[in-house]
Amino acid sequence: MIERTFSIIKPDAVAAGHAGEILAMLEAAGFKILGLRMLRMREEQAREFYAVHRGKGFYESLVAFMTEGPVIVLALEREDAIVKLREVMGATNPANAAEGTIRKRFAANIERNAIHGSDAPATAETELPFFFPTADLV
Ligand code: 3AN
Repeated sequence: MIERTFSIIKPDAVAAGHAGEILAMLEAAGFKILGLRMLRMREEQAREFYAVHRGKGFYESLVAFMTEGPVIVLALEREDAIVKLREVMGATNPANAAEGTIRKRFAANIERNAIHGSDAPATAETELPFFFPTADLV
């Protein structure tokens, strides 16, 4: 089934100049880029985006990281996009990420891990409109 999913090239990867290579890996994996924007997340935006992690030990640090510099938000489309994006990203902890994945290649650690991807259809449905008005997606 053709699906849409949401992704963020995180501040570590943008600052390191890896955005282009990550976009190339996504395109090579068959994703169509429907929407793309560079922005700096505001603190309250990051808090809301990661509200599911509120109360966890890494929450404050995660909010600080996600707001430390510009990110690139992406609306992506592909057959089985949600599962396939998670495959191309690799495991949350790059120590466990498979060879050839984005996190294996570019992530420094479990927090500074280069890329975000929606983890389920319901998540994609709430995350996409967080940054892309539906009408803007081509
Ligand atoms: P994923 O990004 O693989 O879906 P989540 O949703 O569990 O992983 O976590 C969201 C983000 O929170 C991760 N991308 C990472 O930046 C950070 N994170 C997750 N677990 C930890 C942890 N144990 N310590 C520090 N940061 C974490």
